[in-house]
Amino acid sequence: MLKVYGFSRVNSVARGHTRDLRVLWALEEMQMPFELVGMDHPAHELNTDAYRRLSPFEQIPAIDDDGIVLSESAAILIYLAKKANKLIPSDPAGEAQVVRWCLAAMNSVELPLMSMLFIDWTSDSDAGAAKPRQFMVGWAKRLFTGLERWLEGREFVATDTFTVADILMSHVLTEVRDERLLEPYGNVRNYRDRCLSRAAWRRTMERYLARVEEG
Ligand SMILES: N[C@@H](CCC(=O)N[C@@H](CS)C(=O)NCC(=O)O)C(=O)O
Repeated sequence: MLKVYGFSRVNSVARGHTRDLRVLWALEEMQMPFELVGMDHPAHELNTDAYRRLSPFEQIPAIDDDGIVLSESAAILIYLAKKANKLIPSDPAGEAQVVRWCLAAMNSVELPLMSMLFIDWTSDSDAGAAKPRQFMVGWAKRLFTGLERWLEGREFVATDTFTVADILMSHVLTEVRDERLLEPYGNVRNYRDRCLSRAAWRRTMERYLARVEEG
């Protein structure tokens, strides 16, 4: 049976934003059965030799699918999609587009958004944060401008239908904590909202919030 390692307890800032949600959303879309292993972050359940064998960086999510062990949300989603033959096209050209946009979400768009959060969390003063923050805002705007153009006339980011790339990209866009940043990018906002209005996402989030404790 597929085992998914997700949070059972996590700090209040991260609760509702954690990357296990990407895996849980994909599984809900695919209607694939799994066993959830809940991990308590404040109790250091990720910092054990046993868990490090699944996830070298001691992070969530990870999966163990009858001995196939993976960490990294994008790798997990691509693996599950190919296994289920859902949320990814089976032709090489379509699959390449999905991989391309999974990497764009993880490697390009997520980077400035997470950096902004890290700057805000770690800076001693507003003045100290101003310059690096401004740089990251500029970087994010450049990516949003490109994404805005790309999404013109498109419903989904990689292909004509919803794929795992849309789970990753729309979830990454939830890392925008100040909605004013997305104000000029109507296509990006509509795309994000279209993905997040899916019934599978709403069910995933409801169950997560009922289960995952704040700690
Ligand atoms: N690149 C990884 C990042 C995983 C990650 O940052 N996980 C966070 C939760 S969303 C985590 O486990 N943080 C706990 C820690 O680093 O101690 C992925 O996409 O799966």
